[in-house]
Amino acid sequence: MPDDSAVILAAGSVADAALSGLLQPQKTLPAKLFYDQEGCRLFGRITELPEYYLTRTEHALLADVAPRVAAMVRGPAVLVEYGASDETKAEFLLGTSVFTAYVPIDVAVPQLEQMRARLRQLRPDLLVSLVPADFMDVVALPTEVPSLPRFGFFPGSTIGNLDPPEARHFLQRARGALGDQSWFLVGVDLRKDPAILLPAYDDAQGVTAAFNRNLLVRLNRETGADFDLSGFAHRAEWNDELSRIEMHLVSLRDQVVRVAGHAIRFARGETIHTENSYKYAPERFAALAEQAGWHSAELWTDVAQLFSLHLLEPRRGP
Ligand code: AVJ
Repeated sequence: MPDDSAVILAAGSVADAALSGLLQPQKTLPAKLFYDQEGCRLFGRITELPEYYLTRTEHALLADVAPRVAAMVRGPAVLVEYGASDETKAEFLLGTSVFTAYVPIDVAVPQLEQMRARLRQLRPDLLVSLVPADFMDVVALPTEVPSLPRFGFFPGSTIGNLDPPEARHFLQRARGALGDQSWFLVGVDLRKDPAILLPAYDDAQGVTAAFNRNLLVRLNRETGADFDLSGFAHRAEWNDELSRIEMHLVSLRDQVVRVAGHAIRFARGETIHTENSYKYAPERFAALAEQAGWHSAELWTDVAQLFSLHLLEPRRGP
């Protein structure tokens, strides 16, 4: 793997990605731009907020479910994690010892290397094979991965960032990469009362607002854009028809911003759509998985019905 693979997104590609979104009639910015160093730090703080129930609920579920998963898998098997910036969640599964190899997939190469170093201390017997790639792009696993059954893992409701056709496409790809002898454990946030959802994306301390606005800080720094931070506010909305939380940055006045040589005009009240976070009723997600070649074999939720873990198996027959 070349040393310069540590570059997550080249400066040019940040500017290109930003510009193509900002030139649309509904201005958008891609959600993956959130995760620069400060964005990762702010997201870490989000996961600890009282309003952000997702991470702690999923952890409790994983602690519960890991021994049951291990009993089903029996092992030896390979744990393949999609979008793995740390091993906190994988550790619930790795603790069961049915997994003899771990394949974390992520664009953040320094984080992958740190994970490998920590795991070498903790589980010296574990074969760790890093895949420095966008999880959306992975069509096959490296040949060095042992030919054992594959257990895919996609926690965090990251799948909620994709719109349903993209999510279906991703699940289809993963089905191909993981093969016929596989499982796929997917963390999916549940559709629920907006009175619970909205504060999770608009917390009292303003951490989510800072996370959203950090996109503009990043564009100013990395592309020389001139966003005036006082001119944009964070907004979270529940879109009931599409069953998703939307995050926007609202322009507080008529203004013009320069981005990569273009003058981008904002009317007062106009927004940049920065993220979707889809929420799925269990049967909705199961139907999507079916269309992608999987069958939802087990479903685990917490008692408050906040979060779900779907265990998928390859769909057999027609
Ligand atoms: C990391 C995509 C799961 O959608 O809940 C948190 C990102 N955005 N607060 C989510 C996020 C605002 C998060 N995911």
